[in-house]
Amino acid sequence: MNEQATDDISGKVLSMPDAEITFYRNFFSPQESDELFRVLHHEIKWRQDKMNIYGKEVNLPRKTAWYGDKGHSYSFSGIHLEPELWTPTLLEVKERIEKIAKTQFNSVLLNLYRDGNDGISWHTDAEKELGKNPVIGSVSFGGARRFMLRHKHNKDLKAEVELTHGSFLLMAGTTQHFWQHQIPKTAKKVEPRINLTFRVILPIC
Ligand SMILES: O=C(O)CCC(=O)C(=O)O
Ligand SMILES: [Mn+2]
Repeated sequence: MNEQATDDISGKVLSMPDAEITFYRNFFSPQESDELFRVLHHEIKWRQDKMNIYGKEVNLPRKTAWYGDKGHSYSFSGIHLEPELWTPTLLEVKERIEKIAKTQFNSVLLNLYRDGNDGISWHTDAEKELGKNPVIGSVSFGGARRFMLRHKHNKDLKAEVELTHGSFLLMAGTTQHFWQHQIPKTAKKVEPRINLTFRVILPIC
């Protein structure tokens, strides 16, 4: 399956069951995207977090950062994060996508994939802090990478989108209940890539 079906403004709605995904390939112009990559690469406080695999601490295969409104903390892969406060550049990107997403995001998780050895393995963005049907706004700058999706209950259902420089992918509805996603590592030569996934963190009672 590929991104096709109905056009919505300049976005493509992916025709996938149990999902609401729209892809805007050239959401930011190439010039804006070059500048946003440069600024974010330089000014974000990138961290090297670790994960626990069979009792061993290993580096995550990417650098990460977490920015957002004060007072929203978040747990991700066993890591507890307090957000850094928004930079003007992050706010600019956030405001651009909020118009289309019709959602006010209060946090962003950033990933820096230095080369093809960096990736993120199969998962859903279904942490309890994100609520029942999370809206996730994913913006990419830098080298294009494959974004793969697979249905959790039907192994024949798969999809793939190339997340290009300046693209915006919006996931909503029941997507996170039914579909996992990953950015696979690759032996191909790929340029560094920055991905921003904007999220709404709910207060946990
Ligand atoms: O880099 C991407 O496009 C995906 C990142 C992702 O899935 C995540 O941070 O949860
Ligand atoms: Mn994810």
